[in-house]
Formats: sequence, C-alpha cells, structure tokens
Amino acid sequence: MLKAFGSANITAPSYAQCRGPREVAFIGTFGEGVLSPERTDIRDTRCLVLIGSHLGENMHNGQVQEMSDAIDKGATIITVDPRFSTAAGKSKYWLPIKPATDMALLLAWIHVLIYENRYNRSFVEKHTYGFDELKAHVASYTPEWAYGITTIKPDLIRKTAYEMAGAAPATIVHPGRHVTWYGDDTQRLRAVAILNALLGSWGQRGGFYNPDKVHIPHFKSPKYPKPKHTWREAFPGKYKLADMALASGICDATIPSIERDCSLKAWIVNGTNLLSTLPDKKKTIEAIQSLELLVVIDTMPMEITGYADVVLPECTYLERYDMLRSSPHREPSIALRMPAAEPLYDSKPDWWIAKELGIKLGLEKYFQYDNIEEVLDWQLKQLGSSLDEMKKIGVKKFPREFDDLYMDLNEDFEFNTNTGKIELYATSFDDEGYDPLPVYKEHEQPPEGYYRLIYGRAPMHTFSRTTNNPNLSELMDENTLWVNPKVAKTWDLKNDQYIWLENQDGVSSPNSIKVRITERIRWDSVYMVHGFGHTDRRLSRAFKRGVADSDFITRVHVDPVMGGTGMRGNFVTFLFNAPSVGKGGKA
Ligand SMILES: Nc1nc2c(c(=O)[nH]1)N[C@H]1C(S)=C(S)[C@@H](COP(=O)(O)OP(=O)(O)OC[C@H]3O[C@@H](n4cnc5c(=O)[nH]c(N)nc54)[C@H](O)[C@@H]3O)O[C@H]1N2
Ligand SMILES: Nc1nc2c(c(=O)[nH]1)N[C@H]1C(S)=C(S)[C@@H](COP(=O)(O)OP(=O)(O)OC[C@H]3O[C@@H](n4cnc5c(=O)[nH]c(N)nc54)[C@H](O)[C@@H]3O)O[C@H]1N2
Ligand SMILES: [Mo]
Repeated sequence: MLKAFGSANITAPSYAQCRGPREVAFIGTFGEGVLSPERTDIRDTRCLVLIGSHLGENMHNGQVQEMSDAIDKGATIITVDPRFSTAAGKSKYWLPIKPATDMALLLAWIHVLIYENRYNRSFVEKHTYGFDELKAHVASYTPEWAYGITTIKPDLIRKTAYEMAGAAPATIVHPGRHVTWYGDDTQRLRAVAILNALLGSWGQRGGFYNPDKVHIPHFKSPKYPKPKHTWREAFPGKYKLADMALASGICDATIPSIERDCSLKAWIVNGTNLLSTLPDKKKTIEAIQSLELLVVIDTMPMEITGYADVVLPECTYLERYDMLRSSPHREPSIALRMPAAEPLYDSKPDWWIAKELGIKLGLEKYFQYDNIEEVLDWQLKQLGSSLDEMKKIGVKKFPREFDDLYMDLNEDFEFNTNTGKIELYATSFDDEGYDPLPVYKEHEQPPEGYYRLIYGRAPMHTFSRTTNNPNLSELMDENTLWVNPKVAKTWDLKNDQYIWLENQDGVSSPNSIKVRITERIRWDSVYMVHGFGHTDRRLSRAFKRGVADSDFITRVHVDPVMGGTGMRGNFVTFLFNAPSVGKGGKA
C-alpha cells in the first residue's frame, strides 16, 4: 500500500537496531550478507565462537537445535561475554571480557593467526584481497596489548586462537544478530568477517554454507510510482553504506528542521512497539508529536497504541493468512500460515487493512483481488503447488537449483566485491571514506558509582510483545537486575530487594526492579532482560512488572557507516527510594 502511495520510507527495527551492521560488514568483505536465518553451518561445526551471542537465551530455534547437536558431536564452544550466559555454561572457554572492548580481542586473534602462521594460507592466497595490508595493520595488536584493554589473559587469547585454527575450516566465529552495541559495530563485524576469511570457513562445511531460496512470484500489479522524497534527505552524505531505511532515521526525518523543506507528516506503524524498540525515547516522542497522523496496527494495547490517532486492530497470527514465507536455507522451502480460528471482535488481517486503505486512497488498481486466498493460490500454482496442497502440508521443500551448498575450493570463484575476491581490505569502505581495515577505538567506561547497563533475551519471551501473555508470564513475570556480589556488598544490596535505577543523564524509571546477586556478571556491569516495565494499565499482567532497559538508553552511539544505533553506552546507579517522576534524587 505504501509503495502504491509513492513512499519509499518503509522500515523495520531489525536493521538499524539489530543486524544491519553485520550485513554491511559481510557484504563489504564477502560480497554477501549473513542473511536470516543465518547461514552458519552450526550442525557440522567443530568450533563455535560466540561473541555476545547468547544462543539458548536468544531462542533462535534452528541455531539452538543445531548447537545442541554440535555439542553432542563434541564441538568446542568459546564464549566471549561479560556475563556467564547459558551458552558460556556449555563452553570449553568463557572469556569474561570487559564490555565494549571486543574489537581489541578480535584484532589480537587476527594477529595470532597471522604472526603465528595459523591461518589458512591456500584459502587466503587464492580467494582474498589485501592480506599484506592487514598483516601490517595488526602488527602491534598483540595479545599482550589486548590484555590491558579486555582483561583477557594473553595465553587464553592464544589458546582460543589455536583452538579455532585447529578446527578450521569447520570453525564459526559467529557474527551474532543484535549487534548494535557501541557505534563502531560495522567495523567490529568486519573484524569477525576477516577472522572467518583467515580461517577459510566461508563456504565450507561446519563454517558458512551457501543458502538457496525459492523466489515467490509477485501477484500482478501496475508499476509503483517513483517516490518524491526519501528518508535519506534527512542525512545528506551520511550512513553511506546503509542499504535499507533506518527506523531511527525515520524519526529524524520527521522532526522538522530548518535544513530541510520537507519532513514526514504521517506514519503507519505495524507490529512494532517503538517506545520500547528505539533508543532515545524522548526523540521518538518528539517525532510522534510532530506528526499530523499516527495510525497503529497492533494486536494489543501496547505503549505505541497510546500515542495513536487511529488504532487498527489486527487479528492474531492464529486467525489469519499471511504472505508466504520463503527463507534462505540449506534446502529452499516455503511455508504457509493459515487461520486456525475466526478473528475475534472487529479485528482484521493486515492484508485486508492494506487493501481497504488502498481502495479509500484511490489505489484500487494495485489491489486486483477479492481476498488473500486468491493471491496465495495464484503464487503457489506458479511454483507447482496450490493453496489446497499447502493447507495440508504447511511446509514444502524444493530441490536446490545448483549443487553448491559448499564452495569447491579448486574452482575459481568470483565474489561480488570490487576486486572479485574476499576483501580483507574493504575497498568499498575506502571508496566511501570509512576505515578499510578495522581500527581499535576506546569506548567510555562507567563513571564512579555507575555500572554499564547490558541487556538480552529470556528464552520464553519475545521482546516486549509477550510479557502480558498468561502462559509466558507464568514462566517469568518480571525481570531482575543481575549484580555482582562485590558490588552488592559495597551498596549493601540484598537478594530480592527492589531498587530503582538512574542513568548518567539523571533519567530514572518509575518502576523498580528486583536485585539478583550473582557471580555470573562482571563487577563493572549490570544486566537485565529486555521487554519488561510496561506502562499501559491494560496490560494487566505486565503493567509495572520489572523495568524497561529502553528507559535508560538515552545516549546513542550512531554507527557512521550505516546508521545503526549503538545502545550499550549507558550507565546506571542504584536508588533506594522511588524517584519523583523521570528525575530521581540519589539515595
Ligand atoms: N527468546 C528470545 N529469543 C530471541 C529474541 C527474543 O526476543 N526472545 N529475539 C531475536 C532477535 S530479533 C535477536 S536480534 C537476537 C538477539 O540475540 P543476540 O544477538 O544473541 O544477542 P544480544 O542481545 O546482542 O547480546 C546479548 C548478550 O551480549 C552480552 N554482552 C553485552 N555487552 C557485551 C560486550 O560488550 N561484549 C560481549 N562480547 N558481549 C556483551 C550480554 O551479556 C548477553 O549475553 O535474539 C533473537 N532470539
Ligand atoms: N532497549 C532495547 N531495544 C531494542 C532491543 C533490545 O534488546 N533492547 N532489541 C532490538 C532488536 S534486536 C529488535 S529486532 C527490535 C524488535 O522490536 P519490535 O519488533 O518493535 O518488538 P516488540 O517490542 O515486541 O514490538 C512488537 C509489537 O508488535 C505487536 N504485535 C505482535 N504480534 C502482532 C501481529 O501479528 N500483528 C501486528 N500488527 N502487531 C503485532 C506487539 O503487540 C508489539 O506492540 O527491538 C530492538 N530494540
Ligand atoms: Mo533483532
């Protein structure tokens, strides 16, 4: 509907608040992204390196199942995390790194592989570009240098590098998924990509496979008009390698500025709770208040619906058809989502909402069908199936077009980069004025009396959207604040005590959080699960339960390469009494 209307401002938080830096870094190195689901061949890996990827708490289901298979087959797991995550508990090595220093560790690993001759020489010679530049670049990045920064001992850095090299090419230095941490995230992920290239794991069994997917034909529709304005106008000359619209950028493009003659005036927000999703809530609210119209499509009364001029209630995924799912994988497959029950009340599926809005906007020529079954059946018949067949089987697998799950190393291979090689030295970054080789930059550490706020997932919950679900809230109905015993002692904190938090900018939350004292977190950081601390009363089970990490993410470190919003540069201190709304006095 938006494309028919002439808008190119279509975005999702899964880019600039999630995996965008990873895709840009891998495209810059290998000419291809990691994609979703990730092309990691975890099933057959012999060494899996997780850098702040907390698989097992992050229930990326396919990867978690494959990781447990890999563990059964004796794979080595190396986990780098300031917190003893569930994955760390399954690991041969846990590297409790000082937060925000991962780049130093990555560069030291690269140094060891190169200077101690542990890299895959034939792979590097045949398939990569810029080895000599890389070698010179990492000359001084020794494990001894990294120790002073990361607190990880040099012999542990060496041992883990040898372990990776020993298992290569069946080694995965996992690129992670939510990687918008400190603002130099694309460069950190470039270092991850380079490590994988040195290990020769790209395109190899137990490393990264080459996925294939089914192309679902578009239902007939006239050509969409060319948009007159795009979000990019708000950022002349910035974020040059962003290949998708930025959800955070839409906010900037909405807040009026004398530098632009055009700002966005209306939003349709479908299935994203922006107040808990975007950092810098004040800016999100400012953008919302600059709008002439905010339409929200949601299934529940979430924070975002409270700001809407119009709420269009969508029925849930169990009550509707959605567009066919086709995802890249070892075997291409498609999946159908179909209704198991009638929608309740006046709720409608989003295809119906889009079509009816389209008709009211005079765009009926783009919606030449009566219902979604007609579209799905037409698409499926082009693929040699039908809606009837898919209703019975749900998922259909297709043969791969080519026998190229793994790269044949004897063949010449042209990568989709400027040089046709895997670019250890990224010429596309150089062209746009970004560092072509990843450089270590120091990040701010917490001021005295403050602790770095880090956050993650709990296995039973999905972001902020499930915390009011009756079954899931029974499993976990509030988040807790992980605090190291040393810190608890200093502050005289007791287990299960409720406290309030205030960040470096004096911002606090009206909600309190329960203290969990545990050795599983470093003394310089505190940890909480994202998605709690709801403020809408109608969420009867989640209202005021736990604290929202997003309340404290007022400082954002924006990635200059692609506009990702680094959210882990915020620090909190403890309050023993409820703060007065928004601003708190210290205990
Ligand atoms: N159950 C569940 N699973 C999910 C989701 C969900 O909502 N619920 N969401 C899915 C989505 S969209 C995403 S993007 C993924 C996110 O999951 P991931 O990509 O795995 O994780 P992150 O949230 O980036 O990282 C969380 C981990 O990073 C650690 N960490 C914090 N700071 C640092 C640091 O400076 N260095 C290092 N090395 N580690 C650090 C934290 O202690 C924590 O263990 O999860 C997916 N899976
Ligand atoms: N502070 C902080 N911010 C983060 C993260 C974090 O860990 N901490 N994680 C980041 C990451 S990795 C991601 S991917 C994003 C995710 O961000 P979002 O996708 O915005 O996640 P939710 O907060 O769960 O918001 C989902 C909204 O969709 C609604 N919804 C659920 N099902 C349906 C449906 O079928 N139809 C419609 N129309 N609506 C539905 C829910 O009620 C809810 O309002 O957040 C990012 N932002
Ligand atoms: Mo994400």
